[in-house]
Amino acid sequence: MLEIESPASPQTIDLKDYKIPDYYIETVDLHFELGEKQTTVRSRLAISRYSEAKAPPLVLNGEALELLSIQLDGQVLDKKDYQQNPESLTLFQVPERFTLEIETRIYPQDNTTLSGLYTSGGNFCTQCEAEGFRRITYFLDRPDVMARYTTTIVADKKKYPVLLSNGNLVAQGEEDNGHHFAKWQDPFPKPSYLFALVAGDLARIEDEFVTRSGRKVALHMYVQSHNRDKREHAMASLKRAMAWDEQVYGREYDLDIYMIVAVDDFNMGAMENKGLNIFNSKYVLAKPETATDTDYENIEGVIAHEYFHNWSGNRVTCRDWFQLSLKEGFTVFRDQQFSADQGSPAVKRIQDVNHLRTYQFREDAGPMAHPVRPESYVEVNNFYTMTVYEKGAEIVRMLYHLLGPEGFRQGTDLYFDRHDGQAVTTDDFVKALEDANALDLSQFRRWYSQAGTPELRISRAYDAEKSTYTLKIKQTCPPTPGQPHKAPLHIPLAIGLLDSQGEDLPLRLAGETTAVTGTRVLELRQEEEAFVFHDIPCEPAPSLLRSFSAPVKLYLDLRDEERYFLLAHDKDRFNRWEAGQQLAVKIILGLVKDYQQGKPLVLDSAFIETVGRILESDEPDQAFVAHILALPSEHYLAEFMAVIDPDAIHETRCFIRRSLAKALQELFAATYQALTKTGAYRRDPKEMGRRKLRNTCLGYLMELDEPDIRSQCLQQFNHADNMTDVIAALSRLVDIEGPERKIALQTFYDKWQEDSLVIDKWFTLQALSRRQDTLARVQELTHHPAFKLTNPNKVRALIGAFSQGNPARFHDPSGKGYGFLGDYVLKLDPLNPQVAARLVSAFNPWQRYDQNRQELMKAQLERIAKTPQISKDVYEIVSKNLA
Ligand code: B3K
Ligand code: ZN
Repeated sequence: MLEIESPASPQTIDLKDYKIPDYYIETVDLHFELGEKQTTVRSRLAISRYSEAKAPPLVLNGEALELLSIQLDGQVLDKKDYQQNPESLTLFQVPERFTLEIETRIYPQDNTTLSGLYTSGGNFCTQCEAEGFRRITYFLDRPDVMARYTTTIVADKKKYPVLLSNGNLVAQGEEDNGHHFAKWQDPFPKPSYLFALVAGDLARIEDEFVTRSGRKVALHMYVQSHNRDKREHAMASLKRAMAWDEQVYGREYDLDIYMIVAVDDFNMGAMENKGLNIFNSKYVLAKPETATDTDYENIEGVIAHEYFHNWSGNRVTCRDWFQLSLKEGFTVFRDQQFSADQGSPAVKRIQDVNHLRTYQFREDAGPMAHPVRPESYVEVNNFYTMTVYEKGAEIVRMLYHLLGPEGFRQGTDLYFDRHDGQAVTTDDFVKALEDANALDLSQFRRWYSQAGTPELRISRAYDAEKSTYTLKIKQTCPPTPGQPHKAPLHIPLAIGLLDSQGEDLPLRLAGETTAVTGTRVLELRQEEEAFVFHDIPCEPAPSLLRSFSAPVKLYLDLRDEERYFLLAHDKDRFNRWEAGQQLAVKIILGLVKDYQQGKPLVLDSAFIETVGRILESDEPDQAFVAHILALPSEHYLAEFMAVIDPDAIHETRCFIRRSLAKALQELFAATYQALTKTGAYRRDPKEMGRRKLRNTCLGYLMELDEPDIRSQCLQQFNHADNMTDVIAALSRLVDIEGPERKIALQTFYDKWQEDSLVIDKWFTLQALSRRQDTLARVQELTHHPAFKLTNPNKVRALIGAFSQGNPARFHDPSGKGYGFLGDYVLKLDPLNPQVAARLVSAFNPWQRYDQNRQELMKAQLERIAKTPQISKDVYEIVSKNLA
């Protein structure tokens, strides 16, 4: 057994130190002998020097490797020719071109980090992004070293009938002693992070896609055989994504085979390895009985995301990890567009913005704030963040708004064309868009380098005599770690002005001859500027930042009646929803103050009436209605408080839900009844919307905690033919004191105990319960036989859900929740530092809370920081928190 190496002293990597590699690797020949106890890896690398410096040493990355032998051009190297340390192998003298053969031994069965080669459910699989390949063999493990790979896998045929790697299968056969082999060749040069290998006993499902140029692509999906019946949706999503990328971006798939493998133990959602995607089974497996509508949507989104990476990521890749958003921001934008096209664009935008404003804005305002193109990192895996992904996608979306669909497409065509087969930067991306459109995006580039959420303060003035309407806009951006001063950004602000009938007024700016009807995009560039609109016949209602055209905070002193008006009439459906959210935020924050001052809480009757009207409306997009009826989350509300008071937010929000339920009980009940399903289960946008709205009604009704409603809820739980309705009912039952809770939880467990993904839901619902005893229950569940600390899905389902999704209970003023999290960060860190670092991030906003909570959270951070042998993943988060 290999000794666990001592952690290297955490070093910061800086963007400004980037240097092109001294050596390149042209071809890689890998030979794996997979074994139950150990695996040997032989690699043959064709290396050539690039550097102009005389002959710099060759420094290969390597971690947790046992070096068995090295040969240079066929000569066995002597110990004095190289130096080995826990993270690298240095060859002092090498010729200009040479072949290096290295043999290493690794122990995938003991690899709990789930980075490199490891086993999951008895099968072998890999995860190499960002720096996992160096845990397989010594290599120049950096994305700008792109090579052609050939991979031979040898393993016991009975235990591992399926042997997969990137590219095309070029040979296979039997060996003696019951082993067999497969040889794969990938014609496309790729960085090591896209390497993949899978070996195991898996069921294959086949399909086919014919590309627009008429090439046939075999689609193979591998799952454990008991999951055979859950793969249809993923396969159908893949085919839709392939067709969509051809239509919308002109991108065709390039290999003859596309494989997806589902594994249960995975650090994140999925991985876009060339031709061989490896997925967390959560984002592949679905059937109506086990997966909710949200699961279905997530699967479709992640399948598409990984597929889209084939161009935005694989064919054109990142020069270094500071450029991560080059592929992630762009690919998230692409998957968001795709999903919007599959259903309701407004609902998709609402979901994405909700997510961004709740989690990315919070990140941007905390100790981990960093630009979309970070300047430095200690552990790159900590930079797969909301900022790099989601804010990165918003940057691409803004470019889309600025260039328009056609200009944007011309830009991406040029980008793919110009950089195919290269490892490039975010700047290269912007440059291609700029060149294709003859446009100056120099100020826009600041979005990549400047952290923090910009704030727009807008005032308006109507001049009836001159029929002009003026918007004065001031932009600022708060200081973030290392960036005290900010420069103004180039911001697309989509707007409309509504007349008293709710119609969009034609908009003509000073100096223009013709007016534009409908939404128009203002381009902000100055710290302060004014836009004057002419021929405005009456004071309009301003609908600003339509469809959230930029990731900013908007401050505009709208009157309540204006918000009610926009909620009812805005042509921009996102802004209709937003007007409702703003009203709710304002009302809740007002009541939070009352709560803090011990005043009785009273809910505004205009708000109640409006909710009633929305319930009665004949809006056909029922998912949209459900989103309007949903109050802002506790996390989002917290963003508006100088000192976050999780109890006040929780109690107030519950009070409002209860008050609405009381006042509108009949209406909620009638809507619930009216939306009862007719006919068989279907999963289309209409049916999904119906379920969502109906379950929203059930949720409100359950606030009343009446026996009749409880039994109605239990009835839905017992008789629903799909997981969406089951979970909707169970998520309400877990909050209550009555006997229904226990019965339902037990029934659910008994029914689904064999289905690991469904049991994750069972853990999560209990972790999210409002009940006072939730922490005790969560602690108890960590000892449940179905809970495994080595399985990231389980950790996220229980500990992640509790600490990141249940603010009222996690932030218990006793600090018990914090102590629990601290314990588990320390337990998990030696096993899986990446997931431990995600867990500890729940403390990031600690300075936003009251003195007592701050001290308690800080004590946990200090305790973790003081622990010897802590990983650099956790170290980086904790030290930035304490800085
Ligand atoms: N590129 C991977 C994420 C890798 C995370 C490494 N810690 C999945 C994705 O974004 O598509
Ligand atoms: Zn991605």
